[in-house]
Parts: sequence; C-alpha cells; structure tokens
Amino acid sequence: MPLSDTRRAELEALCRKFRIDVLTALHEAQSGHPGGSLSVCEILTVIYFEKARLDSSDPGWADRDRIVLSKGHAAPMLYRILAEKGYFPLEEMKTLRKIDSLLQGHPSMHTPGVDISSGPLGVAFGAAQGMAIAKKLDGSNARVYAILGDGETEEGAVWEVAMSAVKFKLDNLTAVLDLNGVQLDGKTEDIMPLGDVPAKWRAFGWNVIECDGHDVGALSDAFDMAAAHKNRPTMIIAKTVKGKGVSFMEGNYAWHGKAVSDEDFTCAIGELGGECDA
Ligand SMILES: Cc1ncc(C[n+]2csc(CCOP(=O)(O)OP(=O)(O)O)c2C)c(N)n1
Repeated sequence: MPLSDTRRAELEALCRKFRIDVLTALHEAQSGHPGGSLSVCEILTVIYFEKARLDSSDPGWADRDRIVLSKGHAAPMLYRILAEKGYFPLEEMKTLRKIDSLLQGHPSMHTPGVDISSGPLGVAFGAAQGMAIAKKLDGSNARVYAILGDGETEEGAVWEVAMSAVKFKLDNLTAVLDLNGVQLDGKTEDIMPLGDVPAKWRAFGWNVIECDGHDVGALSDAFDMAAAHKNRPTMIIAKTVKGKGVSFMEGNYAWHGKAVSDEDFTCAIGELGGECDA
C-alpha cells in the first residue's frame, strides 16, 4: 500500500534526525564513513520502520526478517536506526569505533540486532543468500533484505550470488543496490565501469525495480513490489547521492572515509537543520 502523506513525513523526519546524529557520532569518533552512511539513510529507514518484521525485545526471534548491510562501512547509520528501534540505548552512539565498544567500525554479530558481521565487500551478500535458502528450507515466510554498494558490486563474489539466487528461486530475497556512482577513491565509472546496471541484473534473471533511493514513498512501493514477485529474487536499484544532505559531501569521494573536523561539522549540522556546539 502506498505510504500516506503523514507516514511519509514521519519517515522523512526520522531521516533528518538520523543524519544529524550519525554525523555527530562520526565527529565524536574522528574516523569512519560519512558518505556511504548518508547515502543509505532512506533505504535502511524504510526497511526497518516500514517493512521488516522484527522484535527488538527478542533479537534472536527465529522467524524474524533478516537484514544484511553488505556495505558494512555504512554501519553508523545502521547503529542509529537500531538504537531508535530499541536494540540498545542511544547513548551507545557516543562510543562508536572506540575499543571494546558495542559499536565497532563495521557491523559485528556481537551487536544486538546485527544478523551478520560485514565489512569485506561482497561477502555478506552470500550470507544473505544462505539465510534466504535456510528460510525456504524451514518453510518460513520471513524475508531477507541485503543492501549493497555499487562499488561493492566490483567484487566477483557478488556475481556468484547473482547467478545462484536465481537458480534457487529466492523470491524471499530483496536486495537493494545503493547506486551513488562513487566508491572509495573515485567514481565507479572511472575505477570499474558498471555499464548498464539494470540490464546486467535482468540478464542474470533478477526481477529489477528502479527507484529514487532518497524517496521514502518510492522505496516503500519498490519493497512491496519485490515482496509480491514470485519465483525470482528482486534487485531494487536505488539511485542515491553519496553524502546526501550535506552539500560539500555530496558526490565527493573525499568524504567516503574521513574524520569530520569541528568546522565541517558545524557547517554540516547547520545544513541539516540541527544544532551543535562544536
Ligand atoms: C573486499 C574489500 N575490498 C576493499 C574494501 C575497502 N573498501 C571499503 S568501502 C569501499 C568502497 C565501497 O564503495 P560502495 O560499495 O559504492 O559504497 P558507498 O559508495 O555506498 O559507500 C572499499 C573499496 C573492503 N571493505 N572490502
């Protein structure tokens, strides 16, 4: 069902808050990945607050949906969302990337709400496929969501899943490609051109849906279409902007992984409409 205007506004307000809080945590940590975290904000927000069947009071509930952040470096956005869902106190965000923190630089299964550790690109997508196969074998109707970066799809392991998820008819697997055109130190087009991305996934046999990855309504519709599609896995190709929401970070690979200075933090928070005392 399409999102109501009220619900859309609620999700957009959450995203504004999450962007501010993630940059605050990254500023505090003085390391981490702003660009990819801001890029994936709406995608994760719609999955966690609109689609996924979860119970934060019982993170190990066997029949829960599984969410795999395969582009693990965007962990700060995942953590902020998990805190909002109640998996751990928001205060934990202050410990991001510190030794012995619950919130390491990349997702770890030690963190409540994290279904699989990730960080080495391409690997967790295979784990998501395994989860989807297991759910089928169990006769469960739980779904598996996997979120990949476009740079990540330069990894060969991604294309093994592209082939085998079709063979296993994994219609319980919804993957999302956070297509922002930028990776670690340049544009994907310059480093390893991806060509016609939708055509590639279609050629492998996937149900492909294209949408604006910052439009919560379009994302919500795309997830519904994916869930309704039978016999094939779905790849939602979500067009995004790396660093979305902060003008000097948008589309700029320099902000892939970089400490946020006091000055940049003040500017960024100002643009996002928040307050800071840096
Ligand atoms: C196997 C592997 N190789 C290299 C890296 C280093 N690395 C971390 S993020 C990144 C770029 C990722 O780009 P993309 O998937 O497009 O993510 P986004 O732009 O959404 O942040 C690279 C090369 C890694 N984490 N894993």
